[in-house]
Amino acid sequence: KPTVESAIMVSKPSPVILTQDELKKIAAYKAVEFVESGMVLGLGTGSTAKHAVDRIGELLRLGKLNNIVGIPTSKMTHEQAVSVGIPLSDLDSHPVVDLAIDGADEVDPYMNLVKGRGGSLLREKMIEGACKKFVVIVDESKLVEHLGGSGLAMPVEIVPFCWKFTAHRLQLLFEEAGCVAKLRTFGENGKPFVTDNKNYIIDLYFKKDIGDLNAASDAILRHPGVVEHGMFLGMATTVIIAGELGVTMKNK
Ligand code: ABF
Repeated sequence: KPTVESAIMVSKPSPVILTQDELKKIAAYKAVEFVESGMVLGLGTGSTAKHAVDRIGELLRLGKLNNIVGIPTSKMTHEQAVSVGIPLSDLDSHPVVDLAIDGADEVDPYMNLVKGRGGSLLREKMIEGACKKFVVIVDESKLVEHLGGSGLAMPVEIVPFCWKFTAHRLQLLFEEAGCVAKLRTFGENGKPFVTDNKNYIIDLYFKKDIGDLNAASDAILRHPGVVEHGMFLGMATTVIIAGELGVTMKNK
């Protein structure tokens, strides 16, 4: 298990009650303080990471940062980064990424994460896995004791071919944890949600603790229809948490 060596308060509580979006923005801006000119940056996806991408674009326009190359973790972030003027590349051209900044759906006390409720977990895992530093930005609502214990989805990206078979196998795998596997859909007609990589997502819901996370990860990845899952174990190097009591930073 990775150990968290430090958890320091880096800013004081605000005198006014902040919205969840304001907390996300505070965490994002704090993370952008790690960005230096000349860096190759992994650009995250989601409503928290969006603030970081906006801020990087702003600092580029102000001339406070230069020579930045961004690698977006989704088509949506690609479009946003283009719109704010961040020069972009990919892992083929830049296989080593200096720093990635991204949100998460759950963060446990060991800085393990659930990601992918926004649907872009595969590109996120490829890019954030290639990073020297991975800074996770969350508001305090994302903190959990055990991953998958919040009753919310643990996403798994799978190939569309015989998705029911794969979903059934995944559900059986976690039968003891009371797992229910559901195809992610959208719209009134329940069309399958299709990822940037043209795959489907199966959301796993657990009634009980799934136990050893590394064992769960290995078991999921052993299924041939599975492309990747949303547990990011031991990958985060820093977690920045914005809450009513201020901003806290944890480092690995
Ligand atoms: C992405 O955005 C995800 O992996 C995660 O699903 C999500 C977090 O979203 P938000 O910041 O909008 O809460 O990084």
